[in-house]
Amino acid sequence: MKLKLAAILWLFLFTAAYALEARAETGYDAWLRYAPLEKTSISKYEDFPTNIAVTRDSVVLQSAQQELIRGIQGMLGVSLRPVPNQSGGRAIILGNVKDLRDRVPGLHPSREVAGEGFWLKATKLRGFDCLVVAGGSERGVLYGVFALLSKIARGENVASLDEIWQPYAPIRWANQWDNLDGSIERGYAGRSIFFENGNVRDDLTRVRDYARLLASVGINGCAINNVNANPRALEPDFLPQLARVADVFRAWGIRLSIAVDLSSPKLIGGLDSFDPLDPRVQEWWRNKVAQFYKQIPDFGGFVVKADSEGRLGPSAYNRTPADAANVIARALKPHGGIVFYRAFVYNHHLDWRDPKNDRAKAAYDNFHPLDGQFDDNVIIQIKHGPIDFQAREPVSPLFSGLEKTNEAIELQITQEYTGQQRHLCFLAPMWTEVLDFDMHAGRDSTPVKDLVSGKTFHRPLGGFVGIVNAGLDTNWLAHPLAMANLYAFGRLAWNPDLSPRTIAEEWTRLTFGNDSLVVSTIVNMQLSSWPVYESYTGPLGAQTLTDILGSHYGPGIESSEENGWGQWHRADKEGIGMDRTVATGTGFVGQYRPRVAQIYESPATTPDELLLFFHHASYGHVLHSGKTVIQHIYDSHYEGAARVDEFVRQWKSLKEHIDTARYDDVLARLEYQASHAIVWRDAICNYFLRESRIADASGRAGHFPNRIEAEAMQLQGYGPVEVTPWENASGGKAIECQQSQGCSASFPFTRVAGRYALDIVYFDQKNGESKFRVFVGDKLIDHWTADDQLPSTKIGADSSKRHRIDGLELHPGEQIRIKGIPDRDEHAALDYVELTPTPK
Ligand code: GCV
Repeated sequence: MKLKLAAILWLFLFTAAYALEARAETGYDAWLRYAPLEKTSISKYEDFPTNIAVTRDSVVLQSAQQELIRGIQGMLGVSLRPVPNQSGGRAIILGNVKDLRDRVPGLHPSREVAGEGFWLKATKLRGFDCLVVAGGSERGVLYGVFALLSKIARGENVASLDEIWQPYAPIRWANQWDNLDGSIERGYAGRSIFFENGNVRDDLTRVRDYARLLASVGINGCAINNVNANPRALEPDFLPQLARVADVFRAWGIRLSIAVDLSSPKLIGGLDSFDPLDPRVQEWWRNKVAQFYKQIPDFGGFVVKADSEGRLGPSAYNRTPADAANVIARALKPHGGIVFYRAFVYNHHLDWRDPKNDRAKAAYDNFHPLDGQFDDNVIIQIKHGPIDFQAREPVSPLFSGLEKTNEAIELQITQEYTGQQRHLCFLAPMWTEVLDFDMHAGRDSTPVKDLVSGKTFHRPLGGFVGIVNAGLDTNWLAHPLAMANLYAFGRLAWNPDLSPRTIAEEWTRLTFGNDSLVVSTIVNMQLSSWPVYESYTGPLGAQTLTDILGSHYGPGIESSEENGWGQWHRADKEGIGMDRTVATGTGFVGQYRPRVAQIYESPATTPDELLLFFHHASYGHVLHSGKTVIQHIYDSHYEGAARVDEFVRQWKSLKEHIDTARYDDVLARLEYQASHAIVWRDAICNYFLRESRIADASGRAGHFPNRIEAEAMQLQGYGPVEVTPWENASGGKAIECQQSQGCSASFPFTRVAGRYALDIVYFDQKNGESKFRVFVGDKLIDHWTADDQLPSTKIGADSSKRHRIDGLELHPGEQIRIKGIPDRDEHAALDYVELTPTPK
């Protein structure tokens, strides 16, 4: 009765709180907000337990208990009272299955709860309604607690719970590419939460909260430094610093690991060699590892990137990756540590003139012959595709190329080639496609998820590694909607059978609440965001057509060609795509098992979305869709850019339903994405229009009736400049101002009187903060500062930005003038303006 009264009072307070929008949402709590439940849900928990009991004391169980107290307080307003575990009353009881079985007779799960699995059971104990969270281990209990809290946050009924969950694979790891100086390679959300100025940070609060987030989705290990490893990470004075991180991780069941430079015995060890077969080198690793375990008894092990992108490796001594991995693995073995040896081994000085050369073949060529030679505590960490996290790639053939070797799939949460957390791109649909892909490596189906988790070939270890690169930005990943990727990674590593829709819905409810409009809108946006991103950046498996020599962000179509990096698409005047067939191409297709190879060997059976990965097709080639390749390129880019505009409209429908801070933040990002999608669209369409000399059947490519080029305006002080590559600016040109007092570009309005949206496309480099002012006649109508931190110090597609002035009343003869005032190395550059009539 008491609780019912409390619940009514709570309900009242919640309603009031909601009306005032009392919660300040920064995104810091991510999906662990524990916001007060909506009034439609709270009544389900009227009889919720008020006590909490834990079967034993340990740091992990303490985390579990505190999390439950915090979550229930936040969502239901009930303060759970810690009680000894035999004390009776309505309680939540936490413990591992064995302890609980001893203490609570008659409590038997319907099947085994092992390892990191858990059992959630609503039951009567000594006549009281209780909830039991039983784990196969302490980690299992912690995961069970997070699962229970997630159910409550999503308004699920827990009164008759009886669920057992087991993780799909033992390895569910995060990798960070943090440098010891505090920067992060391919990090898009601020500086490192781990390091600053060559040391581990003093304040590890963010590390603790990050570990909590990781644990909440079942991640159980984290390598914290860049795989392009600084050998200092192995120096004796650094070890106590790492031990501090391990202490913080431990409370959340996260094992610490670090990436190491294979040449460390020579670089910092005083030896003249790092040859893995040299006994002195073996001894060095043994001693190093022993020092680690003295200070970090649950240390996870090492990640190795060797013979890759300039990193030294065993090839320096004519040794194999197996030789290298095993020397470290043998040192780690007695302590229970693991080596993650990355399969990302390739020659980045390939001769592009040789049509038989193919970077895609490297991982399989290097590792397949070594199958069976790796020790049992070595895991080969394989990127999901044969190249490098492109917008679309086929699955790496190496997954079915190892039968007697542990493997893990490497997925990239940090959106290196998928919009860098400035574009919305929810990757779960891509990842499930990869994980469900049948590699035909046995008599029955052998999807990638079964190969990597060790199920297919009965391997002792295996699973999932996600490159996260969370940073010091308050909301961890910069774009509030990008956090869905971290959540999805954890959920898929735990259970790859979950659908992207289920995951997106869970995440949205936890992150934004259970308002049905919010949930359906965000879920739909998330689910279509990857195909939309792909449609304007990387057609038909040609890979992300980005600047691969620089930022990996905006378009850079030719940057991948005529160099040794091997991300070739081979576009020419006649067609585009790499011939990777066995019959006439590089032979890459032959690395797949025959039933898969058969699909990709012929354009007739290759799915459209991968056609250009496997075949060189003429622009006139007719796809399964019935379109020609060139028309598909035009259509998909125009449709993709229009779909991003649609995202903006969809998001705007949530204005009254989402807190202001997150609403405004996402809106600004989507509006930017809409403009950048046009930069992509125009670059790719104009480029292929010029190459193919085949017009767009819909007449769009190359025609911009609403556009006025900056270089065609009346210029005062501004001067025209060529942009390289030409397709990355409208008309291949822009204007720049070299006068510190500023320059002007003007044009007369010559259209019919009415309301217009005026889009001003300018360049916002990160090495200056130019100012812009817009006048109609003498009247100042808008102004802004170009102070974004886009990834470029030059004008071009990476720095292109749009400023929109909406609902502008214009009359023929009026003069529109843009004044730009440069700052430092940024010259207030302008590309073009566009005037679009807006409905009244
Ligand atoms: C950490 C790509 C990225 C590199 C990254 C590398 C890797 O090449 O661009 O930044 O290096 O992959 O995965 O090792």
